Amino acid sequence: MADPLTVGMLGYGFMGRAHANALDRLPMFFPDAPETVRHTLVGRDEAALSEAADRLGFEHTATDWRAVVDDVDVLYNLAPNHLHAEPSIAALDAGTAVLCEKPLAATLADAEAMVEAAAAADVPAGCGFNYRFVPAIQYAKRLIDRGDIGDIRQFRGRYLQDWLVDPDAPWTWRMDGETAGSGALGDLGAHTVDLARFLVGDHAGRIERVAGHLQTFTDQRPVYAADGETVAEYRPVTVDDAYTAQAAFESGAVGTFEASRVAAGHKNDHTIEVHGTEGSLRFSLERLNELEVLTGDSRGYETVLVTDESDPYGDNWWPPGHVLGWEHTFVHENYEFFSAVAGDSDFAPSFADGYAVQRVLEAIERADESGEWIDLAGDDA
Ligand code: SOE
Repeated sequence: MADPLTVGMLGYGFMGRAHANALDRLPMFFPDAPETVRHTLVGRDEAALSEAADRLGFEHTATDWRAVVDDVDVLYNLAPNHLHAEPSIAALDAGTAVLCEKPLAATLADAEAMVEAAAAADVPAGCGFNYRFVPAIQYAKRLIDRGDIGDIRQFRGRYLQDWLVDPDAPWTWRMDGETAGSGALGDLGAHTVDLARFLVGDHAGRIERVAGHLQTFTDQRPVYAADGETVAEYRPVTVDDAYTAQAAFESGAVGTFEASRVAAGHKNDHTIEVHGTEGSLRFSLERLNELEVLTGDSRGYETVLVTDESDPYGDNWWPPGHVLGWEHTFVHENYEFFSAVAGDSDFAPSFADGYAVQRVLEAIERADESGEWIDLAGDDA
């Protein structure tokens, strides 16, 4: 029996819980998954760190990631986006596999350095595009690959949230261009562009050109004092609250992407639609156990419940029809990632996928600045 894979985790917020929960589920539901040991949790605030380590099941804590990267087999990088590059590169240089949250980096230059480090390393470097692991998305990909909807003509993806509708919603690092890179574009649009590449990239080809528009509606937000009510200060918002973009694929297919953090009434509404010469597909994250499918002579969409034998992970969970949720995407992602680490095989989505997405996001920003379409040179977007 191989030794358990030791895991270090940088960051312990929302994503820390999602991944730690996945590690908990693996031995119970995916018995062939490699064994893991939660070795060290890394963060800056010692008191919060120790509480989080107890809750998330880590044996040790550290306040400097440098002490950890070559001490574990796998590093999760769940830090704010501007901290994705340095620790991930150091880990890869030390032969430690990395699973880094999306977007791959806050800047294209960082993303480029990361993809170079990943290419030079002989361990997997994964980017956390967890929505690839929704069973309905994988089902959609199989239908597209099988040609069920014909040649791809159009991809439409919109990702709507509303947590910034309120101008008094507190400032966080996600609103700062230095730490986040961009706003709705990088945080939400990264998922949409990744799904466009994943679902239709093999058929429609690369994204060759983009146009884009970014908008900030509230340009400063409060930082609250410890009482949670008194405003201690206001900090500037230097990222977009919403973006829209158009894309031209190599094949001539067209794409539209949009995301918002100010779409009142929409909590986590990622909708994908794909139209081909023979049919269409429609997916909504708010109904993630379903895929709407229109093929052949049918005059309307048929709703397919994908928690059946078509689900690649179906046998691991419940009997058909016993639905899955958002957290299961992380279980599937971690299953594939740790299997790749243990088996010395490739993992996708990789840093190369994260970089290709980053190129599109950066081009959308340049398109907004210039007011013109931007050509994506090279062959990997
Ligand atoms: C932001 O609101 C967020 O948590 C993203 O960071 C995640 O990637 C997305 O899955 C849900 O929304």
